[in-house]
Amino acid sequence: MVAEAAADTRATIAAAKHLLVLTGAGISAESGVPTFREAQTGLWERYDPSQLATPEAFAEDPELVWSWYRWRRSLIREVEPNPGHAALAHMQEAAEARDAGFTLVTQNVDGLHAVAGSRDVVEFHGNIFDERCSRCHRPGATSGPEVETPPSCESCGGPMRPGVVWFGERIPEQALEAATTAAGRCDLCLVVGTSSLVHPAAGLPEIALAAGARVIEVNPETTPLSPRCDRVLRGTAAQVLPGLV
Ligand code: BV8
Ligand code: ZN
Repeated sequence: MVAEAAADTRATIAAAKHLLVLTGAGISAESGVPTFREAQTGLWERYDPSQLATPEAFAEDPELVWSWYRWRRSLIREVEPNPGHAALAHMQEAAEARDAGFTLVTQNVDGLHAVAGSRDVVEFHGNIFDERCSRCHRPGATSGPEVETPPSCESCGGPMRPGVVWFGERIPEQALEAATTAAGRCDLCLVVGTSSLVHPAAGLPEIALAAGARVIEVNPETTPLSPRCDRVLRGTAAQVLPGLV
């Protein structure tokens, strides 16, 4: 990635009045969390995440889906945020120090942005460490020992489920509202580490474009969003983002 592109982008970010940052699994890749596009490792190799991350899969085989999330939680507990996460936390501080607006929307459920110091993160697809009853929706204790089968709800005895948004499920109202408002208001939208395939998250940069914002993509590969961007920084989050703050 050429140095002047970083310098230009740094200046563009420093001049933004309202910054929207949208992240996907790619920003956690350098922390060691496999992205959705990479083959699942080991036991999970034969499963396609979009088949497991569904209410149907949970209804059909709660133990299988529960243990997939248990496996992912155990992976995530072992990793640390990477310089890409840290750079976005600094970017938020710098924006707020100059009274600019800053909203971070993540599709990731790993909670790593908050661990890196980002505040008021909009978790568009929920958080893997949250859980709620699949029947009465009562939130559960997120600590709980990691057990093989879904624990039973203390109120109604129904099976607990991970507090994430599955395919075919709607985005939590508050997250959807915060993200779409930020997209409509921003003058700069930074899109990091997402294949831009899953909706409605992938629609957020389109809302920003329609509102006249500039869109910058950070991704080692081309995505369907790339041709719509003002600038594309072809590199990884941990390589590129620290040079932008
Ligand atoms: C909804 C939480 C409707 C769970 C996730 C047909 C059938 C069924 C549904 C649909 C359909 N067609 C469209 C839909 C809608 C569907 C959808 O968009 N499907 C896609 C596949 C076509 N969307 C939904 O179902 C959504 N809900 O539409 O509800 C509705 C409306 C009203 C009322 C009722 C219902 C809900 C979608 C949310 C699903 N949940 N996650 C969990 O995590 O287990 S999605 C999950 O996959 C992630 O959260 C993320 O959003 C997505 C993966 O995408 P990415 O994050 O981009 O990751 P990916 O691996 O794809 O790409 C990584 C990128 O990083 C790559 O570009 C790579 O180049 C880059 N990269 C790699 N390394 C690095 C890097 N970048 C930087 N640095 C690096 N080092
Ligand atoms: Zn219940």
